Amino acid sequence: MKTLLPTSTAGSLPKPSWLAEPEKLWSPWKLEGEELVAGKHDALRLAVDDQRQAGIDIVGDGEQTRQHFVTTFIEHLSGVDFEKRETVRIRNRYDASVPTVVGAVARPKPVFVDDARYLRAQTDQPIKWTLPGPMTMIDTLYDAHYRSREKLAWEFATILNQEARELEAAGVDIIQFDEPAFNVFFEEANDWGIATLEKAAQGLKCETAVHICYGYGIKANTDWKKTLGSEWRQYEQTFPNLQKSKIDIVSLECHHSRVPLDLIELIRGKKVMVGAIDVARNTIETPEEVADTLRKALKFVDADKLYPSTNCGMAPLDRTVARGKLNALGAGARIVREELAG
Ligand code: MET
Repeated sequence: MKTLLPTSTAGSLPKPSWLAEPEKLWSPWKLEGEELVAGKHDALRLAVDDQRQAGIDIVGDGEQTRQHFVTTFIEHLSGVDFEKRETVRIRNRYDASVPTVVGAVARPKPVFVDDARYLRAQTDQPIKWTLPGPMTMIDTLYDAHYRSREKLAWEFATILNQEARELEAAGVDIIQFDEPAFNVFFEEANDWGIATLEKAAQGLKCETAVHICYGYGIKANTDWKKTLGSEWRQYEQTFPNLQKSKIDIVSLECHHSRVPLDLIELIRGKKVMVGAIDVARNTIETPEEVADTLRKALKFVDADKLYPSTNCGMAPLDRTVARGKLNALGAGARIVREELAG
């Protein structure tokens, strides 16, 4: 990356209210058929434009073509029955009605590859595409077939790798796997979670990232965070093995979180997407606040490896608020870039 401190988001941006109900996760679409296809693409272009106006360097699709960062991918796979739903506790934290794995899972056709091509056609900037990670996928399902979290994760890793290779061929520069489950199931993450993630990324020539956070700004997550005490040391559990992994970039939550920033030392050598935007509150950060978080992170990550970002996705936020936060991210990074240059 030529630009110093290249900015990007964790992925999702709010959708326009004509496309889906605002400020809601798993928000149902308001259009159907051909109109829905065209509407998703229009929304993607608006998301690109918001990022352009904010001076975001690595552009994403704002996840405008998916309802949810995990569910939509799974919807395209065979072996999963969406009519057969079970309520399970996800991320060990909140109950959600999820589909059931009823047979061998497979990807009959590409999921996001056309959308990624569409994004590629909108901009000459580097583009990043997000996919769920294997471990977060199995945690958002009821498995009545494999009856083994690990077995199912390996199956998903194979499927994700097929998708990732095609995304790379479509011109994606960075493929990011979302693994918030790594911040909850440490033992599994170290036993096979990181290994399945590497399998998902196997053979890719483009850059790869893993996003690990404390979740969207929804009540279940803010309530959980209240129970985590004064220091959030979850990253300490997985960073040593991630440091040894082949993944290029680690995306983490920093701003307003109780994560001790010196934990970033544990992934020395990796590029770090530093979350400098809090997605759990509506107050828009000032550029100076963003700059301050970046300056603090610079003690633990070399400037050429620091990628300013958001703590998590902004899908459930008000659209004006999200736009304000994007602008603050762009402006905050510019402040620190000038300091480093000067
Ligand atoms: N890529 C996802 C997003 O930005 C990450 C979600 S992790 C809870 O919405």
